[in-house]
Amino acid sequence: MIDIRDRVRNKQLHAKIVSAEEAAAFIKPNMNIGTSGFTPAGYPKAVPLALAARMKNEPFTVNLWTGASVGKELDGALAEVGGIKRRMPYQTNKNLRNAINSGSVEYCDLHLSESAQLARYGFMGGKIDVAIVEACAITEEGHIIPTTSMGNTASYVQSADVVIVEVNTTQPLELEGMHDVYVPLDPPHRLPIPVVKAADRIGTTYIPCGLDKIKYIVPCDIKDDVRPFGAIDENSHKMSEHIINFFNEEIKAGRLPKNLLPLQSGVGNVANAVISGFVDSDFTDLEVYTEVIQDGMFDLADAGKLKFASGTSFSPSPDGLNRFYTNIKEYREKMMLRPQEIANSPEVARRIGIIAMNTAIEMDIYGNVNSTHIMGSKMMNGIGGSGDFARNAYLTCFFSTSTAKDGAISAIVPMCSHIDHTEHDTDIFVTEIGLADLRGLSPRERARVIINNCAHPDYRPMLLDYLERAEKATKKAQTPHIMDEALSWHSRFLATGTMKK
Ligand code: 0RQ
Repeated sequence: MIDIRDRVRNKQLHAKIVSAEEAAAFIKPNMNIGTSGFTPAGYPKAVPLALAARMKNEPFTVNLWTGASVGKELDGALAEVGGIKRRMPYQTNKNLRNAINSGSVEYCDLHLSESAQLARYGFMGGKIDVAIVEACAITEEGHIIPTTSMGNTASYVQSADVVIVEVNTTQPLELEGMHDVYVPLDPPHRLPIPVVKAADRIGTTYIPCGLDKIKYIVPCDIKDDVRPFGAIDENSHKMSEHIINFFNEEIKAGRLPKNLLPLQSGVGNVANAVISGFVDSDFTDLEVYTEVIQDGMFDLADAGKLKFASGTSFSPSPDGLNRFYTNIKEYREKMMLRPQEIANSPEVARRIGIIAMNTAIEMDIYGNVNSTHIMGSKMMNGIGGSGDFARNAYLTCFFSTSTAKDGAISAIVPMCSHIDHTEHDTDIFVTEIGLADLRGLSPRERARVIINNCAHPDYRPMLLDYLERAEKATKKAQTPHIMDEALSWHSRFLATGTMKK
């Protein structure tokens, strides 16, 4: 067994160090398990792998609560053996997605800021039975030093009577001090969250736990299963250029300060590419108040353009993770992780005036956005934090290439097949074609700006034709639709493999 005694600073706790198999044997069918982890960062690995091995021989299911998506050793391994009954609040794993879309997993897709509170109140199917948490180290007092994510961990540890800690020796001890742990009180006792700037510290550097709650401590040396980003393509470059030009115009007009406002950017290739584009911009002293800190943020820090980045997880590519670990002493000065209740807090987002930049699956001509469902029915990942920010930001931007699946799908449609963010939440749409500024416009005005600025030329005439006929049919109603036709583009794709006529 790997020696973790130097990381378990209280000698009394050494007696609780056991194998992953021994700890996994504690898990009983139907338990509610809350784990650390937010994106493939900072999630437990050894105990879930041992649990999956056990489930293979004696099949049973558990309910899994995390911060967000987690790596293959947790969602992947448990989904593969059919070990998950209920899952919340977000996922990105292929096996799990298939299980969700074939009815074997009940998936509760939640605003990430709200998920810990819903769990604390018992709405997720009762009380948490056990928290399984990855740690860098355990303090003399039995408090937990988290690793590459904060997520919902502190709240799960607070609510659980039993905590299993995985001490991961691949996580550098320099992570200690990079966390700011603050679990808000529940209503009616909640106080204002005193974050005014991204760098403000309001809590502790450890997760309060104590010696008694810790049931088992398990050594682990498996690294975070981070994934590479795709090469930054031409379309992402164009989207990045459109938004940077727009920000420059806003600065000229006096609507944004020279260093912009605190930036939030979503996960994935497009979001990472957009942030990377800021490296070559004239913006300096940028503040970031976001969920995931990806490679683009390290690029900004290296280019001297980053004042401070606050997030809830480090979710870089494999190269990015190496870069982070190698230069952690420098990044420590400019980066901090908070619980997702604070990183994604709607109250903070509205007050500090965030610029929210997230990716959409599809957008409709009136400004609604679908972030989650393919063709109205199949879950892709989940709403994640996009709703926390979209509704509350100073400026809410959504990005998507104008088409998907080699042009067979238009990302701009007459009516979204599922709506996560309404026309009332969205300000700016960006595709590689251009940018639509929707602020202050009525639905019919919005439709023309979106179609003319963002739609792909192959679909633009079809969209304009729909809009004009819908206006005629409804005598220019507030939001003109032809009910029999509004979702016909999706039906056509499902029947013929393309939205084109
Ligand atoms: O499919 O993987 O089979 O090629 O969707 O699309 O273009 O690679 O974009 O990786 O940025 O993901 C919205 C899913 C975009 C993501 C979404 C297909 C496309 C491809 C992926 P393939 P891209 P991205 C904070 C913010 C919700 C949560 C969120 C997401 C695949 O950004 O999950 O915003 N967002 N969180 O081909 C059918 C369409 C399609 C389509 C794309 N219109 N119809 N398929 N695809 N558009 C972070 C957190 O919350 C943790």
